[in-house]
Amino acid sequence: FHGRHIEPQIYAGLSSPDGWRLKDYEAREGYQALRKILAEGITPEQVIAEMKAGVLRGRGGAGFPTGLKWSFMPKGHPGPKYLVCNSDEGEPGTFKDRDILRYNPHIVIEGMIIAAYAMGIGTGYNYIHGEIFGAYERFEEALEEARAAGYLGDRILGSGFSFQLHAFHGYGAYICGEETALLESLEGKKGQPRFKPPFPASFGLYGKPTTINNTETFAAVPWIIRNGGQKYLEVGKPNNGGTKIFSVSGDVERPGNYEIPMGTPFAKLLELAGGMRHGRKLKMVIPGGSSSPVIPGEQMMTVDMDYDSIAKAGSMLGSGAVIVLDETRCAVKSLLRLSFFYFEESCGQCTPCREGTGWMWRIVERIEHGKGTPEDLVKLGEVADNIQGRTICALGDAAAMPVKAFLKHYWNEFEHHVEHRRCIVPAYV
Ligand code: L3W
Ligand code: SF4
Repeated sequence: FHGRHIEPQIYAGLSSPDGWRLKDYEAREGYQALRKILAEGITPEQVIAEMKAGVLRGRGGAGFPTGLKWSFMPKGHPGPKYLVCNSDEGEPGTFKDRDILRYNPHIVIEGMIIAAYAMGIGTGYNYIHGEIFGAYERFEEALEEARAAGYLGDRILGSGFSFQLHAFHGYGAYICGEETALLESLEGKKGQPRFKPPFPASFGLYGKPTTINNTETFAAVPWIIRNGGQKYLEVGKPNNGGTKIFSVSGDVERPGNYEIPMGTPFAKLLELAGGMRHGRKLKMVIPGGSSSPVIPGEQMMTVDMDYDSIAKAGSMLGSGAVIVLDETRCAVKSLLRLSFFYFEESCGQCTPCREGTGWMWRIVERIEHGKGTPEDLVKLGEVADNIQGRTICALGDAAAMPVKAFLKHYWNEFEHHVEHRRCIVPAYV
């Protein structure tokens, strides 16, 4: 934990029920970053340079460096360019973006205005997941406040810079969180992923250059501009700047969102979440949302919570959804739940994903219910291998990776289910 106490950057000062309102946000240095840029004449290039120095890595799952992404946008483009916030939070285990929108919407608005300034963009949209309620209405209200105060709209704060921002309530499909499916959905079409490349920076919304970042990513921007990229980087770990919000769920005493510096040991995060529920033993952790490979508990207790450390441990930090499972959890049943999710959420566009996700789910269901065969065990791994790397979007990989990781670490449990037609884990008491 670097022996330091670090104040939260996104959740800072959010104790009052009115914390989401403009006047409360302004009391927490809100819109100071935007004012600083406009008053001091900081150029778009300088803003992007600060973002690069801070190494803010995309908080939606891929961890792509934000400053680099912003620099991909074509300069001097004659037609429209768009900015999109991906608030289509749907990854099982993830529940951070909805809370940012409910309790601190202006921090996202300010981050988006600064991003638009840096990339010379005139119009933006925030795509909010259709099955999350309250967040869209709250964001709309915050937009009204920002417009009325002159932070948003034509000639922002009397400058020559204008930016129009709108909220969009999505459709509640997991696949609409994939950036190109989101764009299709925003255009009013069926939300199905496009081939990449071309990336949205060259062919995005309505075919125009577009930058898409996650809600938490935009929320980190004002702090970086107020305090400088170098300071942001120092809060975290090399190549992993700043704080990160972790959604901790499962068998812990206090599930919830925790904002901590990048690189904080998992053991410390577990302690913050109140430790294991009922004092039970930690069995396994899914460290970055359902798509990220499971890590056995013992190993996880030695791992730090940042992109590079989790990757070294064989998984992904993803969106920061930490699912903690104790000794009473069966690996087969846990995988069954995940496999059903991907089967149900596949958009059906490519054969390996459409057919493979259902195939994997049916095999795991047979094994779970004592009807699996030794051939099923082999076939399950083979189907996963044949999906990975052969699909249009990351959902195929996301469905295959958990299967491979559960088989790798808990093969004995799968084998026990097949041989003895029941679970190795003692009954839950
Ligand atoms: C221009 C290039 N742009 C990359 C851009 C690209 C995108 C970003 C990252 O996956 C992950 C996935 C899920 N020129 C570029 C370029 N870009 N190269 O950079 O791109 P990519 O393709 O690495 O990732 P992605 O498709 O955005 C996202 C994982 O996240 N995931 C899902 C989480 C779901 C949520 C949620 O519900 N909130 O977060 C969880 O782990 O598996 O690996 O913008 O355009 N040369
Ligand atoms: Fe659709 Fe799955 Fe193909 Fe992604 S991988 S485009 S979700 S069928």
